[in-house]
Amino acid sequence: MLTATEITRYTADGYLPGRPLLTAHETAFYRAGCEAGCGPIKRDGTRRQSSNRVKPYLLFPWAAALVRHHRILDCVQSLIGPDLMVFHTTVWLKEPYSETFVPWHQDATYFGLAPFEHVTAWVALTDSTPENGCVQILPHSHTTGQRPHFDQPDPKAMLSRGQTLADAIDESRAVALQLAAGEVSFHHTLAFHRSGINRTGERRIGIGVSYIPTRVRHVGTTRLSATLVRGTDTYGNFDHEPTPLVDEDDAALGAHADSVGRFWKASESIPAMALAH
Ligand SMILES: O=C(O)CCC(=O)C(=O)O
Repeated sequence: MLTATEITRYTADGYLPGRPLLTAHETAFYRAGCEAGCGPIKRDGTRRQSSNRVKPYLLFPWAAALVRHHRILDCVQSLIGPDLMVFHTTVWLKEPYSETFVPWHQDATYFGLAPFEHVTAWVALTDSTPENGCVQILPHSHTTGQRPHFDQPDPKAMLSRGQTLADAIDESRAVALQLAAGEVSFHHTLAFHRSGINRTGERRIGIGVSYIPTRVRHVGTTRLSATLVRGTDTYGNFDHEPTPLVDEDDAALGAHADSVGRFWKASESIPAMALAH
């Protein structure tokens, strides 16, 4: 569990820097599963398509185990309570010398969730450094509420339409979340963050897992699904998702298509949510 000082720091700053939560053996296991299973993102025009880099915990037992990792859940529980669901997950994989980047954004823009309690656990499966495009975060930015974004389409942007915060950002205040493989950082759903290009000859791989307390609800009309990973759900705000038993078998593919399809549908009724994650 996190200490009272760490919780106070998260509340004040909107993030917690990396801490070692996975063993070397676990990190190697998850990385091997990820590299074997998660193929390239497919695009249809400007839209990111359902791919196994989105919600991989519905497709692969290794990813289902990762989002339930007890040390990650202990930290998340310290921040948002004991009844926890996984709402979303994205594999952020930058190839060697890849010029892909993530513009400044707030995760809340795309999820249509209320209240703003969602926490992203960013799990480093490789070292993540300023040289290979680690996440950068703007401390205290989560206190400004939901801010406007605009589209800046760019094939190198890892958000599908290049969604970018409209606010002027004092980049000199940004903090690089430098993580060793196996470390996990946490950021608030309203925290401004971005990441740069990979200037190294090695892959940079991180997995962003979006946790919500069961009391959080989706504000749109589409009934969405999520996975209960700790505690109980007395709210029923989401349909519960199944756990995959075998990599990408028919049951897993069906559950994944159903969940991601609902997410895409919801994003059409909330324009600001459109297909970024
Ligand atoms: O991994 C990255 O480069 C970006 C991560 C991100 O935007 C997120 O986890 O919300």
